[in-house]
Amino acid sequence: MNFKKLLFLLLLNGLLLTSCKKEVEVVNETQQHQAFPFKLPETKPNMPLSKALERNYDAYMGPTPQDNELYSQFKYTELKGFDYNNHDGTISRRDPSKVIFYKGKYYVWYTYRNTKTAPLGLKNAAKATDEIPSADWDLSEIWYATSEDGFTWEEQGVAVPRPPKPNVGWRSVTTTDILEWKGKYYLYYQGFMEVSGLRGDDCPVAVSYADSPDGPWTPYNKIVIPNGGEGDWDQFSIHDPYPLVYKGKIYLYYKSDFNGQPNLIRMQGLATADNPLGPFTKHPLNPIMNSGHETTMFPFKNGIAALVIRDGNEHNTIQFAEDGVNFEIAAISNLLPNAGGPFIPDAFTDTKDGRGITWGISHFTAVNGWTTNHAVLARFDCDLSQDVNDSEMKRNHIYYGPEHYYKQGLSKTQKERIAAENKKLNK
Ligand code: AAL
Repeated sequence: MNFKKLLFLLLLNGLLLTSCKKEVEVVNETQQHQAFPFKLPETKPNMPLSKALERNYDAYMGPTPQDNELYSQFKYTELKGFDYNNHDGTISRRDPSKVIFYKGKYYVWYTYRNTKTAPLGLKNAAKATDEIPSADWDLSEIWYATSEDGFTWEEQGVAVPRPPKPNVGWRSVTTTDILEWKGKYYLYYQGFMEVSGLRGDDCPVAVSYADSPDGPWTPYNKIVIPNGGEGDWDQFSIHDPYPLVYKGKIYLYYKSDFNGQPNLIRMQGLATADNPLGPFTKHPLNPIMNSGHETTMFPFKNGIAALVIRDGNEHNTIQFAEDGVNFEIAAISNLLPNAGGPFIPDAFTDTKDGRGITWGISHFTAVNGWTTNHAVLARFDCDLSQDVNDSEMKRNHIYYGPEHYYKQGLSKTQKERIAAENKKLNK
């Protein structure tokens, strides 16, 4: 056998050995690589995981929505007991407070507008008068209602009227929320001192107090949560004041609109105090939520949970902060309540183990379109409670028929863009 042939055979042999070795390695590797199990592990398995599976165990309170205590669907019920003048836009009820239970009845407070016309719209703020509103919440008062079952309500009338000029809120008092602290009651609300929409939806927060949820309410007549300094994110608006008692203090969450038009941004801030009339200290990490609008918070386990809707990268999420400040996404859902005011039995007990929520009052805005713009209150139900296991609320999917999707149709501009793209292709 000549040298060349011998060399060829040796090389071939080497190649075969290497590929067999590789195959053996692959087989070993495959044998070593344990496939993810068919039965979903209840706790994070000790094996190499993708980022998504790491997150599935680290970011959520359960590996599926069904065992995630901070996941829920939301169901809605029309309320009985409120008249809206045949929905002609002259009466509006919106931005409800949290619900409290007192001497056998539920109580809720809300923005109440009753004007001779429907609102002109923020863009027409300059045409608003002392009788004609710019926004749906312009020229409003704080009213309240009571109920024995949370479905049928009896309107009780005004709690906080608009004070005389130049007191805070003389133009409109809106978007209130309730605090019970050491046996007294406090209503925080947006105090407008100009027509909403002239520059923007600009206002600070004021407060009134009473010995009973039925009042009489005494206005503090001072700004209790001031706007931020010039150039600060919350320099123009302090919206949606939302007090809870947490870690022995008053934790008042709020929203601000910033960045200006055309892309107004909304995020959430936090101010804390040892006294309901202040001084309130804004958290140094504000804004403490990167999304949300009319955001709903509630004590949950050792932290604070939030229903984050409408604005921001993380809208339509349910979030949780075990320190009440650093919020992270805990679940994703849809049809979350707008401006939800939940019934939270432990909202003011400084609980260390928040039990969660199962219902509350929310609103629907621009009912019947913008020419008769007004809002209505509604009831929402959910299972975000450690004490309830309502499997119907833990379903993943809500079926929407085709007509629901077709209602979200293309605009004229979008159709023109598509037609132009088609034309370009056919050249
Ligand atoms: C609501 C809330 C505040 C705003 C306006 C009325 O959604 O964010 O209250 O000022 O809209």
